[in-house]
Amino acid sequence: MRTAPGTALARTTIATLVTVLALLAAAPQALAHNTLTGSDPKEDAAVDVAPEKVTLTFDQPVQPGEVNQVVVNGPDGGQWARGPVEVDGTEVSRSLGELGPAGEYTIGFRILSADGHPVTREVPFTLTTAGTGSPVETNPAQQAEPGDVTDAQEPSSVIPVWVWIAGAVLLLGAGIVLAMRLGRER
Ligand SMILES: [Cu+2]
Repeated sequence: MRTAPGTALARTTIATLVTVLALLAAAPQALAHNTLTGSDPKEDAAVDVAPEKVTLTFDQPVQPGEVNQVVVNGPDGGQWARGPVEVDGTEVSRSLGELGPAGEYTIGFRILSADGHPVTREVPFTLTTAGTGSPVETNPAQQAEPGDVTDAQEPSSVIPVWVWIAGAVLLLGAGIVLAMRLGRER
């Protein structure tokens, strides 16, 4: 059986394409989401007095912007965090007035990872001694949920970049294979 000189080239081309596509597909996973490495108050901690502000620390810088949210929901259904969310490198913080009833409070956050993806989590802590403060919001129906933010504010370039490259590589590969087939038929 005669082997056309173009067949080996076609095999090499296809093998190269498969390798390139596999590398491109693996690339997004290499950029991991931000992971919470610490907080004040600490997760599941029991405190008799809450700090003046809630601080969340991550393993990678947080992208600044309106998309970042931090709320503190109390045992009475109130929301206790106030003022703007501050982003300083790997730290995100928000002011906390004096807390009220003793019981379980939950820090809820939604932050924008270094890789462009939002990360949402809850960090509970317990206040052992009641304070004299009042919540910012008291209506449970308006209780802030960090997951309510839409994804529309995410940078749209995050996912498409490698998809465009993969598409271009595929088109180029298809063009090469087609050109070799046409060349052989003559
Ligand atoms: Cu991610």
